[in-house]
Amino acid sequence: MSVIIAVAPGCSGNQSALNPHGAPAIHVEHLIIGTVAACTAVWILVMVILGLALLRRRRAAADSAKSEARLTMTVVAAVVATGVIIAGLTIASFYTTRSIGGPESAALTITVRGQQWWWQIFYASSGATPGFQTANEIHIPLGEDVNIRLESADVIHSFWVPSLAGKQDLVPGRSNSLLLRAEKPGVYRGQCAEFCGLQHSHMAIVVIAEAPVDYERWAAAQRGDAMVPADPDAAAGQAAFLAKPCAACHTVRGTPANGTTGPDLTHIGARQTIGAGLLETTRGSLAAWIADPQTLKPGNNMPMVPLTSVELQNISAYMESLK
Ligand code: HEC
Ligand SMILES: [Cu+2]
Repeated sequence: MSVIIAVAPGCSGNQSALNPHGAPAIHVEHLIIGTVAACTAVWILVMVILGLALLRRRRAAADSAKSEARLTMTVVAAVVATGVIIAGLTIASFYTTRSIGGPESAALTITVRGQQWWWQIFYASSGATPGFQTANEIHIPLGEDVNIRLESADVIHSFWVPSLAGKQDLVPGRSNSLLLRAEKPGVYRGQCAEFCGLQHSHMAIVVIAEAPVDYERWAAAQRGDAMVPADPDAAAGQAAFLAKPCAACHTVRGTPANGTTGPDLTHIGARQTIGAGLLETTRGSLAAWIADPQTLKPGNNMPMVPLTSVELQNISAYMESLK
């Protein structure tokens, strides 16, 4: 695929089905190459035959019975070849679909629940290890099959992280599954791939593939409750957060805030982005978002909550401290 990436640089990068870094995405790439190659070969063949037919002079008074027989042979051969090609592509597509589905036996199962317009993420408990909730950012250990279960809270969304997996819909009232697997460490971007309303284009997801030890360290930190703010501004921010409507929509584990309308904010300061890939997480972008979410992401389900500038500063400091 390096040829395609060389002539079409838009096909490279961390969000490309032509730049795969995990087994399921590689299966999909093979299917793409196979299908394009078969169709290209057929097209070239048809063009060559057409060219010959145009250039060749008509043979004078050929034996009509003989040419009739040749014509029948040609048509039969073309029909058989068409059947073989279509059957071959169908079989290839069937096996690819089978190989990109979520494995029930996977050690790690992550449920991704689509919401207008963000991703709610649940890591399942395993044995005595409790699960936890996060949003918009998935961490996975390298070289391991991960079963992604896909659900929706409202409308149909579609989970697509082209460099690491196939594409699958999140349908209200049912649970689909997909295999996610990374062979190379990195930060991969995904995007909701089914139009789901006003902010569909601002519904990105980040997958961070890292060495198993790093993954375990991250997961252990995520399982824990939110840090108690040490800094006086952040402590004042926590008090304001709990007193304002924020706590009715957001959960911060370890505090009375247990709302479920918006993303879990227990470790928001440790996530790379806010607003489902909208902005990089910094104190400034947190303040901008909290001050006026409707200008940054019009129509999203977080209202503007009136705050004094001191409250805004303190709440932003608090959010940033939630590593
Ligand atoms: C009516 C419910 C509601 C209220 C009240 C609310 N939020 Fe939100 N909040 C949301 C929703 C929904 C989102 C997700 C928006 C999106 O990305 O589409 C969100 C997103 C966020 C995010 C970004 C999270 C992420 O992972 O991307 C932060 C930070 C945040 N809210 C902080 C606050 C603070 C601070 C307050 C109080 C001043 C507050 N919210 C009040 C519903 C609410
Ligand atoms: Cu969507």
